[in-house]
Amino acid sequence: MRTIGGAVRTAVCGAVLMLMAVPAISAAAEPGGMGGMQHGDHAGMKMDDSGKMKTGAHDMGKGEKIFSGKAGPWTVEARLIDMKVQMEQSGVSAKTAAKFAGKHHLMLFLTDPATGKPATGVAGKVVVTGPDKASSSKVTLFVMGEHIGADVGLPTPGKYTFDAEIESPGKKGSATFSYTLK
Ligand SMILES: [Cu+2]
Repeated sequence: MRTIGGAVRTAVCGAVLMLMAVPAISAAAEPGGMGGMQHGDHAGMKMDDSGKMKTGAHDMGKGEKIFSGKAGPWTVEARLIDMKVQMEQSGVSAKTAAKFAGKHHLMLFLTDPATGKPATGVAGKVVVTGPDKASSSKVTLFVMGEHIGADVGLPTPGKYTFDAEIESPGKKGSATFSYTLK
């Protein structure tokens, strides 16, 4: 990961990082670049040692803040990145960026209120309920540098509710927040 150039480092999320690493390796053989690849899912991320995610690929300043509050013993800030916008800003072709339409990256930054430091050893799950209330999906949050996160699909405009359950050894917390996609 460290050998990949600056463009990759501008990617905010691990998913994008994983994604861009693949065509960088196979670019010579496949002039179409990113055309044939699948969106990096978290199965791929899971295989990767999470330690590799701590190479500065994550930019805490990015995305839209959608929640700030408490989750059990932690202070939590939730941010959401529109991956299509992110990809457009990273300079990929419009065609490639279009593949990310509707995909968002949810990031939860958990801190210990006593020290102000990022919480360690946390993991969690989020249930995302869509605007029609009938559809919901559960995603697993993985450690990605200083946040835990997951890619979530927000396919249609409307209000989405996120029910997050966070755990670390001996601690537990939950937070519920919502986001209205325009
Ligand atoms: Cu991430």
